[in-house]
Amino acid sequence: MAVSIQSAQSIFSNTEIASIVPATTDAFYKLSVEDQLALLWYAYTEMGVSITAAAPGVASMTLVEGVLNDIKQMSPAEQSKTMYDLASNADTPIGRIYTSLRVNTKLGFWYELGQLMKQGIVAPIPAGYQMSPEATAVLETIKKLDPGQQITVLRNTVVHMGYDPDFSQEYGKRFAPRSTPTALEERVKTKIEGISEQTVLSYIDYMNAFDFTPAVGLFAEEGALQPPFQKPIVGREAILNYMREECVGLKMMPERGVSEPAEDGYRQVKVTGKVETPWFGANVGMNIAWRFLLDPQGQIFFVAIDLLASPKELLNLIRK
Ligand code: EQ3
Repeated sequence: MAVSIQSAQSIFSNTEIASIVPATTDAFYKLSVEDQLALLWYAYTEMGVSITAAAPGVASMTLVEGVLNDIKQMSPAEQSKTMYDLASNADTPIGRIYTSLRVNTKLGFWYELGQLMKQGIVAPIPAGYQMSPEATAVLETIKKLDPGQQITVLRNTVVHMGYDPDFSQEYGKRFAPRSTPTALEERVKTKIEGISEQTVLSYIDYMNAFDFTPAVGLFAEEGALQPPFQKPIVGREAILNYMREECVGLKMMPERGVSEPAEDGYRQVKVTGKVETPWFGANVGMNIAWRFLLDPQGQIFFVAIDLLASPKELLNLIRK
């Protein structure tokens, strides 16, 4: 059978991913919008890990300062309505601005709103609001997730708010601004126990330096990157846009891996380790696997990034 992106998706198929995350996200979307907003508030305030003060710096907040100022001027009822409209994907001017923002800016926007809610400048969730039993059950599930899984649920819900007229999730069609890579002298070379493939080591080094153009140069022309719980993003241009949009500020800390020949001269490599986001820093290390399929020229034909079901999966390097 010829190697294809579809066949590549099943390399190291015994990797246990945190499927509780998409299941919880689906349950969340079945709730009423009021319940969704209240649940996020309780989850956010009770999660036990807080956003690091430095993080909003990655969010280019100048783009939303105007919107935040407008919201501050509104009456409490209008403020609540604005949040309701965002969460229910209503077609409003703020909903359209929100959709055009980068992921980090969307997170920064809600972070600021959360601060303003705490300070009483933006309408809080009404005191004594009673969530439905379904919402309470989703919140209890979220509380039991490990911190890396909790912040993934939180992030997913925020990313899908706002109004998108064409629901275009295609990164190839969206413009994402460049970021400044880390200076050469400040970069650190990655070592991964069990791995000597230069392509894999360079991938991590470039990603940690936010140097996305050479990172994408490691991919085959029609290579693919599959983020956690998503479909593969195919082709260098689309991957580059995705990286510019989603990967600024991430810290990748691979620990160990295995590498073995695959069919037709390809090579499959699995690496496990931690990833930190700028939002939670070292407080939350997400347990991650990278499953690479390298083509005979050593280029990345496919890489899947998985959020692992539990820390013990970090040691699951069985060759399958
Ligand atoms: C105000 C409040 C609380 C209540 C209101 O009612 C509603 C809302 C929405 C509220 C506010 C919520 C807030 C402030 C939420 C903030 C959430 C944040 C900051 C979440 C951040 C999460 C970040 C995550 C999960 C990042 C994960 C990144 C990963 C796994 C990266 C993986 C990758 C690797 C390793 C690669 O090699 C390639 C790229 C890729 C990105 C896939």
